[in-house]
Amino acid sequence: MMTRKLPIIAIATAPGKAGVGVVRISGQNLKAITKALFQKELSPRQANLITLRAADGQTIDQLIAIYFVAPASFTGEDVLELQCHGGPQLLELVMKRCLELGKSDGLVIAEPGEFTLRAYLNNKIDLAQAEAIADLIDAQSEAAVRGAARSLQGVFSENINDLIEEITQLRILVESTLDFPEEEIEFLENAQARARLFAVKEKLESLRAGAKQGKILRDGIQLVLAGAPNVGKSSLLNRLAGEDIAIVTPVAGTTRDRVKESITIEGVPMHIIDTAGLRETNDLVEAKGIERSWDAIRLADLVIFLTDPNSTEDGLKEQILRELPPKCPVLEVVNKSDLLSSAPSPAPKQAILISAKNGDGVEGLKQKILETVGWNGPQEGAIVARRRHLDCLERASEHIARSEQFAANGNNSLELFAEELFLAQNHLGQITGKLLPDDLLGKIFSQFCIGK
Ligand SMILES: Nc1nc2c(ncn2[C@@H]2O[C@H](COP(=O)(O)OP(=O)(O)OP(=O)(O)O)[C@@H](O)[C@H]2O)c(=O)[nH]1
Ligand SMILES: [Mg+2]
Repeated sequence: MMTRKLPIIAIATAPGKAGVGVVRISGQNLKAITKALFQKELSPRQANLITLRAADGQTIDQLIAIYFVAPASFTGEDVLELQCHGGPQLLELVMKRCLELGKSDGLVIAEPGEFTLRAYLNNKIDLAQAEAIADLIDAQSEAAVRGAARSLQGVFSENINDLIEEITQLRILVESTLDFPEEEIEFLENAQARARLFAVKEKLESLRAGAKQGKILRDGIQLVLAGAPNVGKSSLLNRLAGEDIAIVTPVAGTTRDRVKESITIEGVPMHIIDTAGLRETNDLVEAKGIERSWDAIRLADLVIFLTDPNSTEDGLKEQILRELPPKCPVLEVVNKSDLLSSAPSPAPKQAILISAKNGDGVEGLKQKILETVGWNGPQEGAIVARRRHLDCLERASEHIARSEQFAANGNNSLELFAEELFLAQNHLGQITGKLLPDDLLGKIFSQFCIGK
Protein backbone atom coordinates (compact mmCIF):
# COMPACT_ATOMS: atom_id res chain seq x y z
CA MET A 1 0.00 0.00 0.00
CA MET A 2 2.70 2.45 0.97
CA THR A 3 4.51 2.74 -2.31
CA ARG A 4 2.09 1.83 -5.07
CA LYS A 5 1.71 4.40 -7.79
CA LEU A 6 -1.27 2.88 -9.61
CA PRO A 7 -4.44 4.90 -10.11
CA ILE A 8 -7.04 4.12 -7.42
CA ILE A 9 -10.83 4.26 -7.31
CA ALA A 10 -13.43 4.12 -4.53
CA ILE A 11 -16.96 5.16 -3.67
CA ALA A 12 -16.40 8.18 -1.43
CA THR A 13 -19.92 8.49 -0.02
CA ALA A 14 -21.52 6.36 2.70
CA PRO A 15 -23.19 3.07 1.75
CA GLY A 16 -26.95 3.26 1.28
CA LYS A 17 -29.38 5.34 -0.72
CA ALA A 18 -28.84 9.08 -1.04
CA GLY A 19 -29.47 11.95 -3.43
CA VAL A 20 -25.91 11.89 -4.66
CA GLY A 21 -23.14 9.31 -4.55
CA VAL A 22 -19.54 10.17 -5.33
CA VAL A 23 -17.00 7.92 -7.02
CA ARG A 24 -13.45 9.21 -6.88
CA ILE A 25 -10.41 8.29 -8.94
CA SER A 26 -6.86 9.48 -8.23
CA GLY A 27 -3.77 8.80 -10.30
CA GLN A 28 -0.69 10.39 -11.75
CA ASN A 29 -2.38 10.95 -15.11
CA LEU A 30 -6.07 10.31 -15.66
CA LYS A 31 -6.40 11.74 -19.16
CA ALA A 32 -6.62 8.33 -20.85
CA ILE A 33 -9.19 6.94 -18.39
CA THR A 34 -11.30 10.11 -18.68
CA LYS A 35 -11.26 9.89 -22.44
CA ALA A 36 -12.18 6.21 -22.37
CA LEU A 37 -15.10 6.95 -20.02
CA PHE A 38 -16.54 9.97 -21.81
CA GLN A 39 -14.98 9.94 -25.30
CA LYS A 40 -13.55 13.40 -24.70
CA GLU A 41 -11.22 15.33 -22.47
CA LEU A 42 -12.78 17.33 -19.66
CA SER A 43 -11.88 20.93 -18.99
CA PRO A 44 -10.25 21.04 -15.54
CA ARG A 45 -12.11 22.23 -12.45
CA GLN A 46 -15.43 22.58 -14.25
CA ALA A 47 -18.65 20.75 -13.60
CA ASN A 48 -19.31 18.67 -16.71
CA LEU A 49 -22.82 17.23 -17.10
CA ILE A 50 -22.09 14.03 -18.93
CA THR A 51 -23.43 10.56 -19.71
CA LEU A 52 -21.64 7.40 -18.70
CA ARG A 53 -22.42 4.40 -20.90
CA ALA A 54 -21.94 0.67 -20.53
CA ALA A 55 -19.99 -1.37 -23.12
CA ASP A 56 -23.21 -2.04 -25.05
CA GLY A 57 -23.92 1.69 -25.26
CA GLN A 58 -26.71 1.74 -22.70
CA THR A 59 -26.77 4.66 -20.28
CA ILE A 60 -25.53 3.88 -16.77
CA ASP A 61 -26.05 7.38 -15.37
CA GLN A 62 -26.09 11.02 -16.23
CA LEU A 63 -23.65 12.59 -13.82
CA ILE A 64 -21.43 15.54 -13.05
CA ALA A 65 -17.74 14.93 -13.59
CA ILE A 66 -15.02 17.23 -12.29
CA TYR A 67 -11.42 16.82 -13.36
CA PHE A 68 -8.70 18.19 -11.07
CA VAL A 69 -5.26 18.37 -12.63
CA ALA A 70 -2.22 17.55 -10.46
CA PRO A 71 -1.00 19.02 -8.21
CA ALA A 72 -4.09 21.16 -7.54
CA SER A 73 -6.22 18.42 -6.04
CA PHE A 74 -6.89 16.73 -2.70
CA THR A 75 -4.32 13.99 -3.30
CA GLY A 76 -1.87 16.10 -5.27
CA GLU A 77 -2.41 13.76 -8.24
CA ASP A 78 -4.93 14.02 -11.06
CA VAL A 79 -8.36 13.44 -9.52
CA LEU A 80 -11.59 12.62 -11.33
CA GLU A 81 -14.69 13.04 -9.21
CA LEU A 82 -17.94 11.56 -10.47
CA GLN A 83 -21.07 12.88 -8.77
CA CYS A 84 -23.63 10.23 -9.62
CA HIS A 85 -27.15 9.52 -8.42
CA GLY A 86 -26.83 7.94 -5.00
CA GLY A 87 -28.01 4.35 -5.43
CA PRO A 88 -25.82 1.52 -4.15
CA GLN A 89 -26.34 -0.68 -7.24
CA LEU A 90 -25.81 2.24 -9.58
CA LEU A 91 -22.54 3.20 -7.87
CA GLU A 92 -21.33 -0.40 -8.13
CA LEU A 93 -22.06 -0.27 -11.88
CA VAL A 94 -20.16 3.01 -12.23
CA MET A 95 -17.21 1.48 -10.37
CA LYS A 96 -17.33 -1.62 -12.55
CA ARG A 97 -17.36 0.41 -15.75
CA CYS A 98 -14.46 2.58 -14.57
CA LEU A 99 -12.44 -0.50 -13.59
CA GLU A 100 -13.12 -2.05 -17.03
CA LEU A 101 -12.00 1.03 -18.90
CA GLY A 102 -9.12 1.81 -16.53
CA LYS A 103 -7.73 -1.73 -16.58
CA SER A 104 -5.01 -0.98 -19.12
CA ASP A 105 -3.85 1.93 -16.95
CA GLY A 106 -3.74 -0.33 -13.88
CA LEU A 107 -6.78 1.17 -12.09
CA VAL A 108 -7.35 -0.63 -8.77
CA ILE A 109 -9.76 -0.30 -5.86
CA ALA A 110 -8.34 1.98 -3.15
CA GLU A 111 -7.50 0.70 0.29
CA PRO A 112 -8.94 2.49 3.35
CA GLY A 113 -7.32 5.89 3.75
CA GLU A 114 -5.32 5.64 0.54
CA PHE A 115 -6.54 8.96 -0.92
CA THR A 116 -5.54 10.77 2.28
CA LEU A 117 -2.27 8.84 2.40
CA ARG A 118 -1.45 10.16 -1.06
CA ALA A 119 -2.34 13.69 0.01
CA TYR A 120 0.12 13.21 2.89
CA LEU A 121 2.87 11.66 0.74
CA ASN A 122 2.48 14.49 -1.79
CA ASN A 123 2.85 17.08 0.99
CA LYS A 124 -0.66 18.47 0.65
CA ILE A 125 -1.17 17.92 4.38
CA ASP A 126 0.97 16.68 7.26
CA LEU A 127 0.25 13.62 9.36
CA ALA A 128 -1.60 15.43 12.15
CA GLN A 129 -3.84 17.02 9.51
CA ALA A 130 -4.43 13.65 7.83
CA GLU A 131 -5.48 12.21 11.19
CA ALA A 132 -7.75 15.22 11.69
CA ILE A 133 -9.65 14.27 8.52
CA ALA A 134 -10.52 10.88 10.02
CA ASP A 135 -11.34 12.57 13.34
CA LEU A 136 -13.61 15.07 11.62
CA ILE A 137 -15.56 12.22 10.03
CA ASP A 138 -15.72 10.31 13.34
CA ALA A 139 -16.46 13.35 15.52
CA GLN A 140 -19.08 12.54 18.15
CA SER A 141 -20.03 16.05 19.19
CA GLU A 142 -20.17 19.57 17.84
CA ALA A 143 -17.13 20.50 19.92
CA ALA A 144 -15.21 17.55 18.44
CA VAL A 145 -16.13 18.67 14.92
CA ARG A 146 -14.78 22.15 15.65
CA GLY A 147 -11.61 20.75 17.20
CA ALA A 148 -10.96 18.39 14.29
CA ALA A 149 -11.58 21.19 11.79
CA ARG A 150 -9.03 23.34 13.60
CA SER A 151 -6.47 20.52 13.56
CA LEU A 152 -7.17 20.01 9.87
CA GLN A 153 -6.53 23.68 9.22
CA GLY A 154 -3.13 23.14 10.78
CA VAL A 155 -3.52 24.87 14.15
CA PHE A 156 -2.00 21.94 16.06
CA SER A 157 0.74 21.37 13.46
CA GLU A 158 1.70 25.05 13.48
CA ASN A 159 2.19 25.00 17.23
CA ILE A 160 4.30 21.86 16.96
CA ASN A 161 6.38 23.35 14.14
CA ASP A 162 6.92 26.59 16.08
CA LEU A 163 8.19 24.58 19.02
CA ILE A 164 10.49 22.51 16.81
CA GLU A 165 11.85 25.75 15.36
CA GLU A 166 12.59 27.17 18.81
CA ILE A 167 14.40 23.98 19.80
CA THR A 168 16.36 24.07 16.53
CA GLN A 169 17.50 27.64 17.24
CA LEU A 170 18.62 26.62 20.70
CA ARG A 171 20.51 23.64 19.29
CA ILE A 172 22.25 25.80 16.70
CA LEU A 173 23.35 28.07 19.51
CA VAL A 174 24.72 25.22 21.62
CA GLU A 175 26.37 23.42 18.76
CA SER A 176 28.10 26.53 17.48
CA THR A 177 29.50 27.04 20.98
CA LEU A 178 30.79 23.48 20.98
CA ASP A 179 32.87 24.40 17.91
CA PHE A 180 34.54 27.24 19.83
CA PRO A 181 35.37 25.73 23.20
CA GLU A 182 37.13 28.87 24.45
CA GLU A 183 33.78 30.67 24.42
CA GLU A 184 31.94 27.96 26.29
CA ILE A 185 32.46 29.70 29.58
CA GLU A 186 29.31 31.31 30.74
CA PHE A 187 27.70 30.36 27.45
CA LEU A 188 24.52 29.22 29.08
CA GLU A 189 24.05 32.58 30.73
CA ASN A 190 25.26 34.80 27.92
CA ALA A 191 23.13 33.25 25.25
CA GLN A 192 20.17 33.15 27.55
CA ALA A 193 20.02 29.45 26.85
CA ARG A 194 18.42 28.69 30.17
CA ALA A 195 15.71 31.28 29.63
CA ARG A 196 15.03 29.97 26.16
CA LEU A 197 14.89 26.40 27.40
CA PHE A 198 12.41 27.50 30.02
CA ALA A 199 10.24 29.10 27.32
CA VAL A 200 10.35 25.85 25.31
CA LYS A 201 9.31 23.89 28.38
CA GLU A 202 6.40 26.21 29.10
CA LYS A 203 5.15 25.98 25.55
CA LEU A 204 5.47 22.21 25.49
CA GLU A 205 3.52 21.89 28.72
CA SER A 206 0.75 24.10 27.40
CA LEU A 207 0.60 22.01 24.22
CA ARG A 208 0.39 18.87 26.33
CA ALA A 209 -2.47 20.30 28.37
CA GLY A 210 -4.31 21.23 25.16
CA ALA A 211 -3.69 17.79 23.66
CA LYS A 212 -5.03 16.09 26.79
CA GLN A 213 -8.25 18.03 26.37
CA GLY A 214 -8.21 17.18 22.67
CA LYS A 215 -7.93 13.48 23.43
CA ILE A 216 -10.98 13.66 25.71
CA LEU A 217 -12.88 15.48 22.98
CA ARG A 218 -11.95 12.92 20.35
CA ASP A 219 -12.22 9.63 22.26
CA GLY A 220 -14.52 10.53 25.08
CA ILE A 221 -14.52 8.76 28.42
CA GLN A 222 -15.28 5.11 29.24
CA LEU A 223 -17.45 5.61 32.30
CA VAL A 224 -18.28 2.45 34.26
CA LEU A 225 -21.12 2.29 36.77
CA ALA A 226 -20.15 -0.27 39.41
CA GLY A 227 -21.40 -1.32 42.81
CA ALA A 228 -23.41 -3.88 44.73
CA PRO A 229 -26.72 -5.15 43.30
CA ASN A 230 -29.79 -2.96 43.62
CA VAL A 231 -28.03 0.32 44.43
CA GLY A 232 -29.48 1.93 41.28
CA LYS A 233 -26.76 1.64 38.62
CA SER A 234 -29.23 0.95 35.82
CA SER A 235 -31.51 3.70 37.08
CA LEU A 236 -28.57 6.10 36.93
CA LEU A 237 -27.72 5.01 33.39
CA ASN A 238 -31.31 5.67 32.35
CA ARG A 239 -31.28 9.03 34.10
CA LEU A 240 -28.00 10.12 32.44
CA ALA A 241 -29.18 8.93 29.04
CA GLY A 242 -32.62 10.47 29.49
CA GLU A 243 -34.07 7.22 28.18
CA ASP A 244 -35.30 3.89 29.46
CA ILE A 245 -32.34 1.83 28.27
CA ALA A 246 -31.58 -0.70 31.01
CA ILE A 247 -34.10 -2.84 32.87
CA VAL A 248 -34.75 -1.64 36.41
CA THR A 249 -36.47 -3.83 39.00
CA PRO A 250 -36.39 -4.15 42.80
CA VAL A 251 -34.80 -7.60 42.32
CA ALA A 252 -31.11 -7.65 43.23
CA GLY A 253 -29.16 -9.03 40.28
CA THR A 254 -31.38 -7.61 37.54
CA THR A 255 -28.59 -6.55 35.18
CA ARG A 256 -26.74 -9.55 33.84
CA ASP A 257 -24.81 -8.31 30.82
CA ARG A 258 -23.11 -4.97 30.31
CA VAL A 259 -25.41 -2.29 28.93
CA LYS A 260 -23.69 0.46 26.97
CA GLU A 261 -24.91 3.87 25.97
CA SER A 262 -23.06 6.88 24.63
CA ILE A 263 -24.11 10.38 25.58
CA THR A 264 -22.37 13.73 25.59
CA ILE A 265 -21.96 15.98 28.60
CA GLU A 266 -21.19 19.52 27.46
CA GLY A 267 -19.81 18.19 24.19
CA VAL A 268 -17.64 15.53 25.83
CA PRO A 269 -18.52 12.01 24.64
CA MET A 270 -19.28 9.67 27.55
CA HIS A 271 -19.47 5.95 26.84
CA ILE A 272 -21.39 4.73 29.86
CA ILE A 273 -21.31 1.07 30.81
CA ASP A 274 -23.87 -0.24 33.28
CA THR A 275 -22.69 -3.46 34.87
CA ALA A 276 -24.06 -6.39 36.82
CA GLY A 277 -24.07 -5.72 40.58
CA LEU A 278 -20.97 -7.12 42.26
CA ARG A 279 -21.57 -9.88 44.81
CA GLU A 280 -20.80 -13.52 45.58
CA THR A 281 -23.20 -15.74 43.67
CA ASN A 282 -23.81 -19.37 42.76
CA ASP A 283 -25.93 -18.41 39.78
CA LEU A 284 -23.92 -19.31 36.69
CA VAL A 285 -25.40 -16.59 34.47
CA GLU A 286 -25.00 -13.90 37.08
CA ALA A 287 -21.42 -15.00 37.78
CA LYS A 288 -20.60 -14.59 34.07
CA GLY A 289 -22.14 -11.12 34.14
CA ILE A 290 -20.08 -10.17 37.19
CA GLU A 291 -16.91 -11.33 35.41
CA ARG A 292 -17.83 -8.89 32.66
CA SER A 293 -18.34 -6.14 35.22
CA TRP A 294 -14.74 -6.65 36.34
CA ASP A 295 -13.56 -6.64 32.73
CA ALA A 296 -15.28 -3.28 32.21
CA ILE A 297 -13.73 -1.87 35.40
CA ARG A 298 -10.28 -2.91 34.18
CA LEU A 299 -10.72 -0.82 31.01
CA ALA A 300 -12.41 2.22 32.53
CA ASP A 301 -11.31 5.85 32.31
CA LEU A 302 -13.57 6.65 35.25
CA VAL A 303 -15.54 4.43 37.65
CA ILE A 304 -18.59 5.60 39.53
CA PHE A 305 -18.80 3.49 42.66
CA LEU A 306 -22.46 3.65 43.52
CA THR A 307 -23.90 2.80 46.93
CA ASP A 308 -27.25 3.37 48.55
CA PRO A 309 -28.06 4.08 52.19
CA ASN A 310 -28.93 0.43 52.72
CA SER A 311 -26.13 -1.28 50.86
CA THR A 312 -23.30 -2.94 52.71
CA GLU A 313 -19.94 -2.38 51.15
CA ASP A 314 -18.00 -5.38 52.43
CA GLY A 315 -14.66 -4.18 51.15
CA LEU A 316 -16.06 -3.78 47.64
CA LYS A 317 -14.44 -0.40 47.20
CA GLU A 318 -10.99 -1.78 48.05
CA GLN A 319 -11.57 -4.65 45.65
CA ILE A 320 -12.46 -2.17 42.86
CA LEU A 321 -9.42 -0.02 43.64
CA ARG A 322 -7.21 -3.07 43.18
CA GLU A 323 -8.62 -3.81 39.72
CA LEU A 324 -8.57 -0.31 38.27
CA PRO A 325 -6.20 0.64 35.49
CA PRO A 326 -3.45 3.03 36.58
CA LYS A 327 -4.55 6.66 36.96
CA CYS A 328 -8.26 5.74 36.66
CA PRO A 329 -10.21 7.84 39.18
CA VAL A 330 -13.16 6.59 41.21
CA LEU A 331 -16.11 8.77 42.11
CA GLU A 332 -18.06 7.64 45.15
CA VAL A 333 -21.71 8.40 44.73
CA VAL A 334 -24.54 7.66 47.15
CA ASN A 335 -27.88 7.09 45.42
CA LYS A 336 -31.47 7.18 46.69
CA SER A 337 -31.03 10.48 48.51
CA ASP A 338 -34.84 10.74 48.41
CA LEU A 339 -34.99 7.96 51.00
CA LEU A 340 -32.78 9.81 53.46
CA SER A 341 -34.65 11.62 56.17
CA SER A 342 -33.94 15.28 56.71
CA ALA A 343 -32.14 14.25 59.91
CA PRO A 344 -28.32 14.27 59.71
CA SER A 345 -27.32 12.10 56.81
CA PRO A 346 -25.66 8.75 57.47
CA ALA A 347 -23.76 9.17 54.19
CA PRO A 348 -20.03 9.96 54.31
CA LYS A 349 -19.35 13.69 54.29
CA GLN A 350 -17.37 13.79 51.04
CA ALA A 351 -19.75 11.57 49.05
CA ILE A 352 -21.88 12.92 46.23
CA LEU A 353 -25.55 12.45 46.95
CA ILE A 354 -28.00 11.84 44.14
CA SER A 355 -31.39 10.38 43.46
CA ALA A 356 -31.56 8.51 40.18
CA LYS A 357 -35.29 8.30 40.82
CA ASN A 358 -36.11 12.02 40.89
CA GLY A 359 -32.91 13.43 39.37
CA ASP A 360 -31.71 15.31 42.46
CA GLY A 361 -27.97 15.94 42.34
CA VAL A 362 -27.54 14.47 38.84
CA GLU A 363 -26.56 17.81 37.25
CA GLY A 364 -23.96 18.26 39.97
CA LEU A 365 -22.73 14.72 39.33
CA LYS A 366 -22.26 15.52 35.63
CA GLN A 367 -20.11 18.52 36.54
CA LYS A 368 -18.14 16.38 38.96
CA ILE A 369 -17.58 13.79 36.22
CA LEU A 370 -16.17 16.43 33.85
CA GLU A 371 -13.99 17.83 36.61
CA THR A 372 -12.67 14.40 37.62
CA VAL A 373 -11.60 13.45 34.09
CA GLY A 374 -9.77 16.77 33.81
CA TRP A 375 -12.08 18.53 31.36
CA ASN A 376 -11.52 22.27 31.51
CA GLY A 377 -14.62 23.29 29.63
CA PRO A 378 -14.85 24.55 26.08
CA GLN A 379 -11.61 26.32 25.19
CA GLU A 380 -11.09 28.79 22.45
CA GLY A 381 -8.82 27.24 19.85
CA ALA A 382 -9.37 23.67 21.13
CA ILE A 383 -8.06 20.89 18.89
CA VAL A 384 -8.58 17.14 18.83
CA ALA A 385 -5.70 14.85 19.68
CA ARG A 386 -4.90 11.16 19.82
CA ARG A 387 -3.07 8.86 22.23
CA ARG A 388 -0.18 8.87 19.72
CA HIS A 389 0.15 12.65 19.99
CA LEU A 390 0.07 12.56 23.78
CA ASP A 391 2.76 9.87 23.83
CA CYS A 392 5.03 11.92 21.53
CA LEU A 393 4.51 15.05 23.64
CA GLU A 394 5.26 13.10 26.80
CA ARG A 395 8.50 11.67 25.36
CA ALA A 396 9.52 15.16 24.20
CA SER A 397 8.78 16.52 27.64
CA GLU A 398 10.99 13.85 29.27
CA HIS A 399 13.91 14.82 27.04
CA ILE A 400 13.42 18.51 27.74
CA ALA A 401 13.46 17.73 31.48
CA ARG A 402 16.73 15.84 31.01
CA SER A 403 18.24 18.64 28.94
CA GLU A 404 17.39 20.95 31.82
CA GLN A 405 19.39 18.76 34.18
CA PHE A 406 22.39 18.87 31.87
CA ALA A 407 22.04 22.63 31.58
CA ALA A 408 22.19 22.78 35.35
CA ASN A 409 25.55 21.00 35.21
CA GLY A 410 27.04 23.94 33.34
CA ASN A 411 29.25 23.76 30.32
CA ASN A 412 30.67 20.28 30.98
CA SER A 413 27.42 18.75 29.76
CA LEU A 414 26.75 20.94 26.74
CA GLU A 415 26.95 18.04 24.31
CA LEU A 416 24.46 16.01 26.29
CA PHE A 417 22.25 19.07 26.58
CA ALA A 418 22.23 19.36 22.79
CA GLU A 419 21.59 15.65 22.35
CA GLU A 420 18.50 15.76 24.57
CA LEU A 421 17.17 18.73 22.62
CA PHE A 422 17.66 16.74 19.44
CA LEU A 423 15.72 13.77 20.84
CA ALA A 424 12.87 16.02 22.01
CA GLN A 425 12.68 17.52 18.55
CA ASN A 426 12.49 14.05 16.97
CA HIS A 427 9.50 13.08 19.06
CA LEU A 428 7.71 16.30 18.15
CA GLY A 429 8.53 15.65 14.49
CA GLN A 430 6.68 12.33 14.69
CA ILE A 431 3.42 14.14 15.38
CA THR A 432 3.42 15.88 12.01
CA GLY A 433 5.08 12.85 10.39
CA LYS A 434 8.44 14.42 9.62
CA LEU A 435 10.13 11.45 11.18
CA LEU A 436 8.06 8.33 11.23
CA PRO A 437 8.63 4.63 10.75
CA ASP A 438 6.75 3.30 7.69
CA ASP A 439 4.87 0.58 9.57
CA LEU A 440 3.28 3.21 11.80
CA LEU A 441 2.10 5.11 8.75
CA GLY A 442 0.36 1.98 7.43
CA LYS A 443 -1.29 1.46 10.80
CA ILE A 444 -2.62 5.02 10.99
CA PHE A 445 -4.11 5.08 7.51
CA SER A 446 -5.59 1.60 7.66
CA GLN A 447 -8.01 2.91 10.32
CA PHE A 448 -9.58 5.33 7.84
CA CYS A 449 -12.86 4.56 6.14
CA ILE A 450 -12.83 3.38 2.55
CA GLY A 451 -12.94 6.16 -0.03
CA LYS A 452 -11.21 8.71 2.19
N1 LIG B 1 -36.16 5.54 46.13
C1 LIG B 1 -35.29 5.32 45.19
N2 LIG B 1 -35.24 4.14 44.56
C2 LIG B 1 -34.34 3.96 43.58
C3 LIG B 1 -33.47 4.98 43.18
N3 LIG B 1 -32.68 4.51 42.19
C4 LIG B 1 -33.07 3.23 41.98
N4 LIG B 1 -34.07 2.89 42.82
C5 LIG B 1 -34.75 1.61 42.89
O1 LIG B 1 -33.82 0.63 43.31
C6 LIG B 1 -34.11 -0.62 42.69
C7 LIG B 1 -32.90 -1.14 41.95
O2 LIG B 1 -32.58 -0.25 40.88
P1 LIG B 1 -31.67 -0.68 39.70
O3 LIG B 1 -31.40 0.55 38.89
O4 LIG B 1 -32.22 -1.85 38.98
O5 LIG B 1 -30.35 -1.11 40.47
P2 LIG B 1 -29.04 -1.79 39.92
O6 LIG B 1 -27.91 -1.26 40.73
O7 LIG B 1 -28.94 -1.64 38.47
O8 LIG B 1 -29.25 -3.30 40.31
P3 LIG B 1 -28.63 -4.63 39.66
O9 LIG B 1 -28.84 -4.56 38.20
O10 LIG B 1 -29.41 -5.69 40.28
O11 LIG B 1 -27.21 -4.68 40.05
C8 LIG B 1 -35.30 -0.36 41.78
O12 LIG B 1 -36.48 -0.74 42.43
C9 LIG B 1 -35.27 1.13 41.57
O13 LIG B 1 -36.55 1.68 41.29
C10 LIG B 1 -33.56 6.25 43.84
O14 LIG B 1 -32.83 7.22 43.57
N5 LIG B 1 -34.47 6.35 44.84
MG1 LIG C 1 -28.91 -2.97 36.96
